[in-house]
Amino acid sequence: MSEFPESFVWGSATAAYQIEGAANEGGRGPSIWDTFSHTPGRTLNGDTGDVAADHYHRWESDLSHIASLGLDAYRFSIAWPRVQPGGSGAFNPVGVDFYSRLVDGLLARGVRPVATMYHWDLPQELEDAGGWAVRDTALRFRDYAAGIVEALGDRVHTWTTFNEPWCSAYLGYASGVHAPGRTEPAAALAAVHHLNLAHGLAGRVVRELAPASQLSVTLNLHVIRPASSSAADLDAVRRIDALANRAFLGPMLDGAYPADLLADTAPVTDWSFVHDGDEKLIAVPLDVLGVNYYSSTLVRAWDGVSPRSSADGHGQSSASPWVAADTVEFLPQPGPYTAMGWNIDPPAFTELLLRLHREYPNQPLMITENGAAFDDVVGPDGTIADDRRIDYLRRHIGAVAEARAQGADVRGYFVWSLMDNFEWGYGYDRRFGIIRVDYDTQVRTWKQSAHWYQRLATTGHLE
Ligand code: IFM
Repeated sequence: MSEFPESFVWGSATAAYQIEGAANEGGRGPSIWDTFSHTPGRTLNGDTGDVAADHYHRWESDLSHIASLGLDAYRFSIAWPRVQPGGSGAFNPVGVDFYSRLVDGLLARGVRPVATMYHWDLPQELEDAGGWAVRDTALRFRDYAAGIVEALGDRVHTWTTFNEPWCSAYLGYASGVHAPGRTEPAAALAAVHHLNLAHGLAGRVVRELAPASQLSVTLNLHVIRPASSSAADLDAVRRIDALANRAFLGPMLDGAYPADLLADTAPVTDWSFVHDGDEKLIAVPLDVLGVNYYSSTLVRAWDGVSPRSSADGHGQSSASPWVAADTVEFLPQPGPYTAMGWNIDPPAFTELLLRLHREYPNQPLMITENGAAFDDVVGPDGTIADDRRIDYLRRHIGAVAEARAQGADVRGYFVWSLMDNFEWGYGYDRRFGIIRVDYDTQVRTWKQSAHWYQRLATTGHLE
C-alpha cells in the first residue's frame, strides 16, 4: 500500500494515428503510417488507422471519460500531417482548429493538456525527400513546432517534443518493422541525430513562444540485464545501453554523444551528420523528462557464428542486429508475459528510475507511458474483468512509489492507454486500453481497470 501526494499528476495517454481515424478528412495529408499500413504485409490483418477509434468525431465524449476518471492530465499527440499536410509551407486551419478545440475542451473540464508534437506520423512528402535520415526534416520540424506553439501556446500545459525517438529511428529505419519500413543502419543513426536535433530546435521554440509552458521529451528507456557477469556480457549491456539509452540521454541531458557509441558504430557511420554546435543546441533544459517503461531486456555477447536467439529488445524487434554489428544476442526473458510477449518486470522499473535519479539528480521525471495489452474477455453482463491489467498496473505503480521512496523525483504517471487503439504493426489485435473500444460500433466501455484507476487517481491511495 502506498500513498501519493495531492500534487502527484494522474493521467492517461494516447497518440493521434492510434485513435483519431478520419485519415482523409479535414484537409489531413498522408503520413508514413498511412503508406506503411496500406502496404500489404506490413500490419497484422492489414489493419490501418483510417478509422481507428474515431476519436476525431468522438473527442468530446472521450474528454468526458477522462473527466469522469478524475484525471489531472491528458497526454495526446498532434498529427503533423493534419496541421501542415505536406510537412512544410501552409498550415491547415481545420486541423489546427481540431486541436485548439481539444485543448479548450480539456481546460474546460479542469484537465491539463500535455501535447506531444510527434508520435511517429511524419508527413509522407518529407519521407519522400529523405525522412529523418536527412537534416532538412529537423528544420521542417522546427517550423511545424513554431506553427503549433503559436496557435496553442501556453494553453498547453506541457509540450513534449517527441515520443520515443528510439522507435522512429531504429524500428523505422533499421529493423523496418515500423514506418517507413527502411532497413538501412547508417540512415537509422542519422535519424537518431536528426530527431535529437529536431528536439533541440523545437524545445527552443517552446521556450521562446510559450514561456509559461513546461518542456519535455518522452524516451522509452531500456533496462538491460546481462546473461552473466562475464566481461563480454557486461560489454554487450554497455553497447546496447549506448545505442538505446545514451544516444538520446547524452545529447539531450549532457550536451554530447557518448564516445563509446561513436566508437562502436564507426563501422556503420562516421557521424559527420553532427555539425558543430548541434549537441549544445540539443541540450535545451527540460522541465520534466518523460519516461515510458513496459518491460526489460536480457542480452549476452555473441560470437557472430553460433545460431542467434531471435528474442528481441522491448518486444518490437531490437535495433542491435541492425546497427550494433554482430556482437550482441538478445535472449528470451523469463515470464510471465503480456499479450505483446513482453516480460513483466516491475523491479526493473524502479531500477530505471533510480538510475536516472542517480545520473541526473536535478531532473524531474514523469512516467508518460506504462500499461499492458491482454486478451480481454467481455463477460455475459458486458463487464470486462481485466484482473491481469490491474495487477500489472498495481505492481508498476508500486515500483514508482518505491523509486520515489528512495529519492527519485517522479512527478506523475500516465497510463497507456486511455482506450484500445491501433497498436502499430499489431493493428487492432492488441488492446492496451483501460476503456474498451468496440470497433464495430465504436462504443466505449470501462474495463475494471478503469474503475480501479479512477479510485487511485481520486484518492492517491494505491491498494
Ligand atoms: O502503443 C505504443 C505507443 O504508441 C508508444 N509506446 C508503446 C506503446 C505500446 O506498444
